[in-house]
Amino acid sequence: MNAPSQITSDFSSNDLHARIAQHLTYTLGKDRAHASTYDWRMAVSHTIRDLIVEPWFAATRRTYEAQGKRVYYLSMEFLIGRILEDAMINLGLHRQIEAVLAEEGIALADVIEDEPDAALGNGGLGRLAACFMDSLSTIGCPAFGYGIRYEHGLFRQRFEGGRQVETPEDWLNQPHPWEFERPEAAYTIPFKGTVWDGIWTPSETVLARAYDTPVVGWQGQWANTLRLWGAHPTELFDLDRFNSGDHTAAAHPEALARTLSRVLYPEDATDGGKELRLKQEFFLVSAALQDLLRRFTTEYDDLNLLSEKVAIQMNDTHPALAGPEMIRLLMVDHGLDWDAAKRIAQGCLNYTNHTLLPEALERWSTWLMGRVLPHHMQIIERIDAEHRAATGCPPHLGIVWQDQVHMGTLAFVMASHVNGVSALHSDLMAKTVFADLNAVYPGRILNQTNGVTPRRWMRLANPGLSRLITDVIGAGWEAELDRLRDLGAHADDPDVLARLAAAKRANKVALADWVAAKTGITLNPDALFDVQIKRIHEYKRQLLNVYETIARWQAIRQTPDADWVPRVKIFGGKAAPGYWVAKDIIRLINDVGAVVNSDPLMRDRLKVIYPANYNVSMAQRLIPAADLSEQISTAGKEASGTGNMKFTMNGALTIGTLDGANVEIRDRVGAENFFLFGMDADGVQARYAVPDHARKAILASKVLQEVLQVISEGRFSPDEPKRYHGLVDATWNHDPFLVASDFDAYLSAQAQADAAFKDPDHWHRLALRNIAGSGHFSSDRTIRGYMADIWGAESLLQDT
Ligand code: 26Y
Repeated sequence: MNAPSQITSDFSSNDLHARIAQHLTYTLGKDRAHASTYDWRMAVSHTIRDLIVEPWFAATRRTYEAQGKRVYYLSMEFLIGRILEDAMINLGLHRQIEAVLAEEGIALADVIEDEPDAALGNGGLGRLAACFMDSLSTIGCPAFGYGIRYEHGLFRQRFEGGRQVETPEDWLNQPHPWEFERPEAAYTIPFKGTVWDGIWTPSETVLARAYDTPVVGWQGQWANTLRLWGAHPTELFDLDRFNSGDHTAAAHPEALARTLSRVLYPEDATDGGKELRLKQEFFLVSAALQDLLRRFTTEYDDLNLLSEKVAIQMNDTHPALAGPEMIRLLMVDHGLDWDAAKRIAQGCLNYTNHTLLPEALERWSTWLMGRVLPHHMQIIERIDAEHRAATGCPPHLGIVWQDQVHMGTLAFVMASHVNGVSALHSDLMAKTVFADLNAVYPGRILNQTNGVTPRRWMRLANPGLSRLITDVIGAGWEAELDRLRDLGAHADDPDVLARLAAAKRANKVALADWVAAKTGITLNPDALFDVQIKRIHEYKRQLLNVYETIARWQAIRQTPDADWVPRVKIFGGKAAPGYWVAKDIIRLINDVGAVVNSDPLMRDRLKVIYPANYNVSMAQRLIPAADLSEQISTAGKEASGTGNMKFTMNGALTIGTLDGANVEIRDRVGAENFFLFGMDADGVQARYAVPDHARKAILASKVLQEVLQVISEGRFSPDEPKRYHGLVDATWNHDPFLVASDFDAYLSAQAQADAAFKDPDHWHRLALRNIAGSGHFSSDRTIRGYMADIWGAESLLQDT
C-alpha cells in the first residue's frame, strides 16, 4: 500500500527557485525583467499546486485501495478566501518561498495580496464549508466538496454617502491557477418538459462540467477535491440561425446555460430570481449525484452497498433535492424499484440545519417545482404520502402543505441524521421548529457544534501569537488544538503575558497602518479595539452596538476629561441587496462614524471605523487585532456563530449573549473571562409576551431615550433629519429583536469591559485563558464528530 507522501520543507530553496522560474518562463511566458506581481503570483501558485498533486494522487490511490467510505459535502456555498498563503503554510514552505522571492526583489506579502478572494459564499454557512474542507484533508477523511463554480461570487460593497452600493465581483477575470478543468467529467442536467407514465421528457438541458481544486491538509499529508460545477450549453450554437444572419439569437443556448453558474445568490434575495435559484440547486445536486454514482459503479456492482460506502451531507436545505434526485437516478438510470431506491437514498443522506428563523427556511411553490422539475414534484408527492401514512402526522407536518414544498421537512424526512450546529441550537431545533418531526422520527436530531480551522485562523492570520504558542507548549498544536489547554498553566507567568501583549499590540499597529492607508484615519493602538464583523442582520443587533456607540459619544461629550478608556469601534459586513432595514443600519453606522470621528472632543477617546467590502481576507486582518469580540445576537436566533470562535482563539474577550456557540465558549473559557449580558433564549420568549416591551424598556432607560432622541433630531443626518425616523420608530414600537430590552444590560457589560481593560495585566490574563479554552473549537473536532456519529467514515492517514 502506498503511504501518502508528506511534503516537508526538505525542498532545497534552489529547487523551489528553479520551479518558480520555470513556471514564469514556460507557463506565463514572461521574462523576469518584465514580470509583474501577477506573473510572480501565478508562477508561485503553479509551483505550489504542483507540490499538492502528489499527495492528492496518493490520497486517491489510498482511498481506492482501502475501499474506504467517501464523504460528499454538498453545499451551495464555499467561502474560501485566498488559497496561496494557506497552501504554503500547510506545506511548510512559506518561509522558503519568501526567501526565494526576496532574492528576486519581490515581497511575498505583495504576491499574496494580489490574489482575489474566492468568495463563493455569503457568510457563516459558506465559510464553515471551507473550514470543513481543510479539516477533512488534515484528518485524512476521503471526501469531495461539491459546489457551483460561480463566475461572480458575493458582490463587492462600496459606500457612497454612507450607503451600501453593490458591484459585481469578478474573481475569474484572471485565470484561476488552482483548478483543473475536467472536460471529461460532464453530465447532462434536465429541466422542465413533461412526465408521462413515469417517463420524463425534459424540454431544456444544460451540461455540468467539473472543475477540480485540490485542498491540501496540514503538512501536506492528504489532499481531497473541491469539485465545482460550471454550466455549459448542451448544444453550443444554433448554426442554422447563425447562417440565416440572426447572430445574436444563435448564441442564446450558450447564454441561457451560462446564467446558471453566473452568480451566487445573496442571502434573502427577492422573489425575482426564484426560478434561477431553484435551477441552481438542482444543477448542483444532479451533477454531484450523477458523479458519485458513476464513481461508485466503477468500483462496486451492488448498489445495496451504497450507504456503506457513501455518506452525503446536505449543507442546509439548499441541496435538499438530493432526496428525490437520488431516488430518480437509482430508478431510471440503475433500474432499482421505488422501495430500494428510497431506502438506499435515505441511508446515504444527512442534513445540517443552520437556522431556525422562519424566513430562512426554504419553501418552493408546487407550481414552480412542478414546472421546473415535473418528475421531482411527483417523487416528492410520493415521499410525502408515505411519510404521512407511516407517521400519521397532522396535515401541516407534510412536505407539501398549502401549495408549497417545505424543503426542511423534505430534508428531514429523507435524512438518516439531522444535526444542529451548537448545543443550544440543536436543543431548540428539537424543542421548537422540528419538535413534531422529532417526535415522529425520534433520535434523528443530534448536535455537532461548529468549529473553525486553526491553520487559517491562527497560524496564517496571527503568526506572532502562533510563535508564542509554539514556544510555550511546543510545536504541532495546529492539528491538536486541545493542547492549547496547556497555556492555562502560564496565566500568571509575567513573561508569557508580556509576550502575549506584545503580539496583540503588533497586530493592532499593523491594522492601524492599514486603516490609515485606506481611510486616512489614525488609530491609537493602545485603545480598546472593539470589533463586530458579520452579515448585517437585525437579529445580530449591530443596532445595539451603534446605539451604545452613540451613548458613549454623548457621555464623553458631557465629561470629556473623565478617565475614558480609549475605544475604537470597528464594524464590517454586507447587507443583502434587498434588505432595506439592514441597509439603513449600515448608513447609520457610517453617519455616526462621520460625526464621531470629526468631533474635536473625541480625539482618541472614540473612533468608529467601517471599512467597506468585508471578506475573508479582511477578517484575517481584523480578528488578530481585536481586543473585544461583539457576539450580541438576540438569544435563540444565532444558530452557532463561528466568528466568535476565531476571536476567542486569537485572544479577544467576548461581550455576548447566551446564544449559539457563545454558550459553549463561555463554558470552556470560564464565566469570569467573558462579558455576559442580556436575556437568555427563555427570557427572550417571555419578553415577547410582554405587551409594549420596547416602549417599557425605553421609558426605563434614560440613556436609550437620549440616544433615540439625537438620532430623531437628525444629529447624524443634518441634511435629511428624518432619515432614521423609520429605525427609531421601529425601536419604540416593534423592536422585533429586543434591542431596547437588552440595552441597559449591554451598557453595563461594556462598562465592565472598560474597567477590565484599565488593568493590562488582568486583561491579558483573561485573554490567555480565552485562548487556552478555545481548543474545542477546531473544525478538526467537529469533523471527527461527523465522522463518528453521522458518516461512519474513517481516517485513512497512516500513523507516521
Ligand atoms: C437564500 C437562502 C435560502 C439562504 C442562503 C444562505 C439562507 C441562509 C443562508 C445562510 C445561512 C448561514 O450562513 N447561517 C449561518 O451558518 C453558520 C454556520 O453554521 C452559523 O454559525 C450561523 O449562526 C448561521 O447564521
